[in-house]
Amino acid sequence: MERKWWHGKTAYQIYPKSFCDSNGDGIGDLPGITGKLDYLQDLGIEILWLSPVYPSPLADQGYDISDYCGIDPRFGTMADMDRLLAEARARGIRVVMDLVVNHCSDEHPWFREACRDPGGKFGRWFYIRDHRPGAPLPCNWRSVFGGSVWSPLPGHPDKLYLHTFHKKQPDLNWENPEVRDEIYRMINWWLEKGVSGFRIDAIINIRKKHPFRDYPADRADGLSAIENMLAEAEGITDLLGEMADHTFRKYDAFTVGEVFHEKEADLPLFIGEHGVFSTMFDFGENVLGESPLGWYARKTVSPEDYKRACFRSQKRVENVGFLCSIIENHDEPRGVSHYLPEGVHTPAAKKLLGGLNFMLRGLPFLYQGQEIGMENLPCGSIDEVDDISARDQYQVALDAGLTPEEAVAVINRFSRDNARSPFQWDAGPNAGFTSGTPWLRVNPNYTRINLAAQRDDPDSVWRFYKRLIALRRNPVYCETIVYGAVEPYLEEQENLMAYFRRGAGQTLLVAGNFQGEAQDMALPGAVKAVLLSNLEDAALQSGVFHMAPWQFAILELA
Ligand code: TEU
Ligand code: CA
Repeated sequence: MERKWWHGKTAYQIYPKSFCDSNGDGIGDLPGITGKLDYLQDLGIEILWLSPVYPSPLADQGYDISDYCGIDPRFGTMADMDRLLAEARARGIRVVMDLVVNHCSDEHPWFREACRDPGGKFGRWFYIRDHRPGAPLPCNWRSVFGGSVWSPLPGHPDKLYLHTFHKKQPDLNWENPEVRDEIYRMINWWLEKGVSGFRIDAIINIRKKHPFRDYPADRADGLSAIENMLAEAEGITDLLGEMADHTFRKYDAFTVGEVFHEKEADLPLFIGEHGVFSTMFDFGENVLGESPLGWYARKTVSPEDYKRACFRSQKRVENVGFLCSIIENHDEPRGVSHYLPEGVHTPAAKKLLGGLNFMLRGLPFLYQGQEIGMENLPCGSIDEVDDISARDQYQVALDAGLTPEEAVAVINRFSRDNARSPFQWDAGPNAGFTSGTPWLRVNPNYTRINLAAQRDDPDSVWRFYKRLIALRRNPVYCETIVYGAVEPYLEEQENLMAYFRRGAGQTLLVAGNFQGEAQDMALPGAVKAVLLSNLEDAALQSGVFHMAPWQFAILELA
């Protein structure tokens, strides 16, 4: 396999609005990020992904872009961006932007122009259809944030436009070569500027199945999830290949695709040696328990489910390429709240989850706050919720007959606000995030869970992550950790998640006791060294590892 500059690194996602506010307006910003680069460098981070900072009405927190080549004044200026890029580079950190091109904002000049003259050039940049009031919709697809994908085109009661997400996010028509050319031009402009690549948003959605038609309804609303259409759309990799040829490949850029439910046959085309992306996220664990009915019908994830999903993903790509390992991101609940059993929020358990995920083969992406074990943000009522997806799912739950209390409980489990609360820097006012009023409330647990406290504590979750990252960079072990094969060990032993990482002449055994009771793990051979453990001692006696509750360790075998 060809070696790439990004293979051995550890990546970190920043949600700029909630990371660090430098000017007291309650909104995190670019100077705030620049001010924390020393922190990130010290942690061992070498790739930074910034969620969108482009001008935006923030209807979907920046995933609705009104100018692809600018910076939203709330996040700073282009000069701030240039400074961030330069300062990051000086610290050996590459910056990756968020590429959101399935849709733009309804406030983007392109869409404004399409509304002004739907028959003109920009009318063909979107999906616009004629519609007589009262007539059936062009098709019954449900938008990701609820309701039909079709909304009336502003100023034109006889026309509809398509949005697979919110109505303020009209889909761009990727079948139109003019649209594609303009997007490629914009991508190259950023690459010329010095960004090292992109995380590519909702990219599977750009290829629709034509002609548009109804799919079987999957809820009482008579609509059909967009995934049902996407499953039939063909030729996505042709489109992506063209994009890669015109942009990324010319710059050796790093790209990570946000891809859900990909087809098995497409994997090599996505992340193989000559794939269109460098890598893509492993969402195999994140989608566990999902239901087409909505969040209220989601099942909880057991340790066994988690283990099997991880191993399944590893198996799928072992001869193809690399995935990115995550336990959370800005769309997901906090990993420690989601994957650990209810009420189990001990530092040991958090380290176990982090360690098991981090040591898989692939590029580890930490999400801001994960390194200190940040937890879900509880809300008392729907009025406190910002996330448009959670607001929709609250209504879906009520429509399904849940009481408001039950619906709030559902939101508390899955709301995207969970991961979007401000970073907990210290125990001071607003957790040190802002001197003003934070745009989203700070998790009340910040006096207990914050970076300042964990930096001084040799046993903290933060210290543990720092050691994990250092181990990945350690020249003695990095070959095995980055490129070594993953081989499950004692896969059938319940609530034990263990796997070998096999390198040339070196074998590591990564093992976690994924439960609140002790259990024994038979050792496959002599242990040369304990490279990392989440508890003080690792009881290794005569061929057996007596694992304490939630014990995690990385062993080097003789
Ligand atoms: O998310 C895309 C997306 O497809 C998810 O909402 C997905 O449908 C769901 O998690 C499937 O389980 C991206 C961004 O990450 C998100 O923040 C944006 O809201 C969305 O695109 C629209 O740009
Ligand atoms: Ca600010």
